Amino acid sequence: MAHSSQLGFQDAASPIMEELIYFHDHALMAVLLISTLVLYIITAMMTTKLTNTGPLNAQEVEMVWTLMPAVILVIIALPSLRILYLMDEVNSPHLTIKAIGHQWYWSYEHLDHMVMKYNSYIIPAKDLLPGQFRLLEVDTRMNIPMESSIRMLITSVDVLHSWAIPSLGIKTDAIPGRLNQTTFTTTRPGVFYGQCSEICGVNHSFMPIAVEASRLLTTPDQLLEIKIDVTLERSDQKTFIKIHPGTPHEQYLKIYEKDHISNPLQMKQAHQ
Ligand SMILES: [Cu+2]
Repeated sequence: MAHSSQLGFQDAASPIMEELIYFHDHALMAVLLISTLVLYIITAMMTTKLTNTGPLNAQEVEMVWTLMPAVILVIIALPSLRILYLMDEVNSPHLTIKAIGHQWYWSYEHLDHMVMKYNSYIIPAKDLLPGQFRLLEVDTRMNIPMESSIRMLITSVDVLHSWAIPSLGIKTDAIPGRLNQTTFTTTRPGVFYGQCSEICGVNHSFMPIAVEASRLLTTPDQLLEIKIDVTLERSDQKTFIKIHPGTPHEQYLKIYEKDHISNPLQMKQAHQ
């Protein structure tokens, strides 16, 4: 996450963000070279009396200073396009999660195996526990397995919102009546914070996003020890997990892991 007086990006937690940081440095290098040259020419012109009325034809130099900017633009544009298409790529994701923007909170729906729905509200500053981050921590984090391809479907039910996590390199608008798709893969376990990035009303600043990436449990023995404090509800042949308000976060995580353990196929995919 970001820290005070930070100048650069947050540490990348996904391959796409790594690419974006490389591209940022690459573009900045071009900017630096151009500004140095321009600054040098300005200084040279201001400090010398270099007036030359002689040459009326200078085809060679004109050719060079016309083509050079074009070449520089191509050098910047090509890697930019490459990342643009990489970000758009969806390769058979392991999980699909729907994020829905509301005024002013996010709700999530896990759409594989069994449908699991929950809301994710900010924790008010007065209720924060030591170690929790003000304006960033939520009551229910979105839990995902690390190193797995996750497809996010992002929409809104009221106004425009934007689901953004800087360290994962994601910023996708949540638009009512439209389902936007994006994918990401975390390279490490951890909690990644983001905020709504579309001015959406008075509490725009108070609808943070917290994604927790964790390692999946690997042995079924561990699974047997897990006791879950949730209600299973059936409707239309789909099982809903209703998480009681105040269910400790660790417990929720275990539900998630259990969901995956019970699907050997999914486990196999996740570890490939
Ligand atoms: Cu919003």
